[in-house]
Amino acid sequence: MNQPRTLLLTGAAGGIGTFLRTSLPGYGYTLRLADLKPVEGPDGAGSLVFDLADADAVRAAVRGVDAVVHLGGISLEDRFEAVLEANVRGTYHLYEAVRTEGVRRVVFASSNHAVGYVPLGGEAPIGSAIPTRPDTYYGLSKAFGENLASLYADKYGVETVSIRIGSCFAEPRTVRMLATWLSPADCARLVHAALTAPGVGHTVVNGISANTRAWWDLAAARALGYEPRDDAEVYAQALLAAHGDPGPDHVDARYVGGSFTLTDPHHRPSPARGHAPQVTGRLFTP
Ligand code: NAI
Ligand code: 15L
Repeated sequence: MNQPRTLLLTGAAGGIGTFLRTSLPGYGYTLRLADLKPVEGPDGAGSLVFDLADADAVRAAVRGVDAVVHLGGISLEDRFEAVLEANVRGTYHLYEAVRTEGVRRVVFASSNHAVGYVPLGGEAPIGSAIPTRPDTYYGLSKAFGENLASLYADKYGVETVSIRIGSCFAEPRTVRMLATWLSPADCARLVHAALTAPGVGHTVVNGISANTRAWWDLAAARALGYEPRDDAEVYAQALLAAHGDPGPDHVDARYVGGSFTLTDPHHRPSPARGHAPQVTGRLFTP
């Protein structure tokens, strides 16, 4: 595919949105930024502020762009109704907008939590051609988004790369993230590959850096042209000194989704199933 020139970036005020709106212009893209809240900073002037629940606003936002990088939505576990509105209905509005406006390519921010109950500890690295096995309503919404992308590729020719992102932060924050980290620079490399690879139809890829401790296979992402350059291992000594080695019985060593498998939005965090999670960030939307 010819490189798209103009991109709509939903979720532009969020963590990954902030990384990408800094890095993607360096790849030659012109960005249209959108979020539920105003985008801070000098590049935020002129950004679009709307709720993905507003189908007309979503359609106006995609009009005239070449491709969409869809990051917007709830990024942690939440009540079913909240996830339904932002992630299920919101992503449906996005796909209806790209269909009706003739946009050809979407990069969808899926998550490791779409496959969060897949057990770890097998001999072979885990590829991206596995059935979804969500660990939360949040992960379920990502599985829905992947299936929606599949439907729109087959029925309408809207192409999507769904990236099952591991943990994309400036630095890995936990021992688990020594396996799941996607550095901001590698995130930009992967999104660029996903925007420019020819004939993707609907392709699901795992999204991590070249981590020494990875249990995810990157073959599908590499087939798009992604060449990761970072490795979380440079943070290993400091993280292990700070947190200790959680060991093989810890939930982070048992399931792809780690401690998300222990959350219960009906009762809030619920470590009652055997192992106290190593939680250093929020698991719930406040
Ligand atoms: P974030 O929570 O920092 O950013 C999400 C953005 O979406 C926020 O700025 C928020 O205001 C916006 N948003 C929420 N509901 C909205 C709505 N109804 N309408 C319009 N905008 C709305 O999340 P982050 O970390 O930047 O993640 C971006 C995307 O990548 C999310 O879809 C998340 O699920 C996905 N992801 C992130 C991972 C990570 O490690 N950061 C890992 C796996 C997936
Ligand atoms: C996600 O899907 C979340 O959006 C992010 O905040 C992290 O929790 C990440 O997964 C992870 O599993 O580390």
